[in-house]
Amino acid sequence: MRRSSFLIGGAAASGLAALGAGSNALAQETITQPFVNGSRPLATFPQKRPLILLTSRPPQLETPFKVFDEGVFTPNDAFFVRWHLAGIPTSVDGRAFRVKVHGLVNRTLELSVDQLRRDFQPVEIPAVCQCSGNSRGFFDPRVPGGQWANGAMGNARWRGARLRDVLARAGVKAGAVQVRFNGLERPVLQTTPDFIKSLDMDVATSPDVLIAYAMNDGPLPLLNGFPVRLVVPGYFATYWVKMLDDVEVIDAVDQNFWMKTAYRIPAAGDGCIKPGQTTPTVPITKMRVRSFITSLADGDQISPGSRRVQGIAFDGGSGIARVDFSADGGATWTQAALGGDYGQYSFRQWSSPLDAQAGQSYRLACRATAHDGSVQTSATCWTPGGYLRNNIESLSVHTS
Ligand SMILES: Nc1nc2c(c(=O)[nH]1)N[C@H]1C(S)=C(S)[C@@H](COP(=O)(O)O)O[C@H]1N2
Ligand SMILES: [Mo]
Repeated sequence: MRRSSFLIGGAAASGLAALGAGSNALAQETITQPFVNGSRPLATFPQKRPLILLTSRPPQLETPFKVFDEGVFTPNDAFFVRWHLAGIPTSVDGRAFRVKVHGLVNRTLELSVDQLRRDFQPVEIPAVCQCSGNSRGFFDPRVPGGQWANGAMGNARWRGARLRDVLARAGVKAGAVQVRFNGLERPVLQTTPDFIKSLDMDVATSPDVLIAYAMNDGPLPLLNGFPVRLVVPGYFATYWVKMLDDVEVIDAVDQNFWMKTAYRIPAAGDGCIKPGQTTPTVPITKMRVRSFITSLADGDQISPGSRRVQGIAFDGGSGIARVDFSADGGATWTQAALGGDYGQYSFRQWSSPLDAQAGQSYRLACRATAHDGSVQTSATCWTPGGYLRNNIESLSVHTS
């Protein structure tokens, strides 16, 4: 490991003893995701309630979908977890931690978390963090990678300093092309490329990109990047580098593995291709409009009568304009009521009445339209990486 970390007492440190030599995460229960090989244990990791275990080294933990019905924000202890490399510090000293800002700048900075809090205007942005591979398990034909159902996403209020304010303090020199981000963790094998991501200068300096030190008013859980992470609202989570300790301004388009080879989508059209087709690719960027029912699950038995069906919707940052709801598999639609507006990057809750008669089955579906005009359709998107799923989702419920 490049630098040592020390466990100190108090709120400034976050420890994760269980990630050391073999996790002591307890498998308590098993759930079955709705695809082949979908059986998963629930496991309890430090600072987390039981989550759906994909892999333990590195940790990949999915949020049980019913959590999204608890409220518009995803609690920190239920927020999904995804790491690429197993060499994650098991504790980080938040007081000794520094973010280095260097490269094509006039002044190299070494900022403590206290300096990030004190010396820069604090900004809070509610935003969805969604893994590029969220819902990958539903791809047909299947593709390699973490076999997530729909719970590799979460919505939180992120508070931090604007990256552009930090870059302005360092003074970006002429010739800057991208900003490159690295976190504390390291690969276990020397041949594995370190996890590094880069953003074009115009994206990196947009006002909503943060170096976040708080999540839903609390410290970030260690597994979600304590003490600071990059937050890139509207963009897929691959750019939201956790335990961010290195920010480098570079003079060319980054050629590292995680930019040049991984996390890319077909360049042509909408990025979706036929299985087996090969095309030139570009880095994945913004999320696509999606919506889900959260108050009911596929196969639920419900009692006859009236109720409101509730769900969530989000997109890549234009905001949700409307959600339509169908109780007949998409034959007819009615406009749903939208819940509180927490900004264009947040989950938007919606609800719609369902009058269920006895002895019936209902195919429920929701369809979101974003302010940029994009709307979900029934067409499924296939990509070799298992990215970009955003078709209309549906589920069946039955009355007794
Ligand atoms: N340092 C670091 N940051 C990272 C990653 C990583 O492997 N290392 N993975 C990225 C990816 S692909 C995802 S989906 C999100 C997951 O964020 P979470 O674990 O807080 O849910 O972190 C991103 N940031
Ligand atoms: Mo991801």
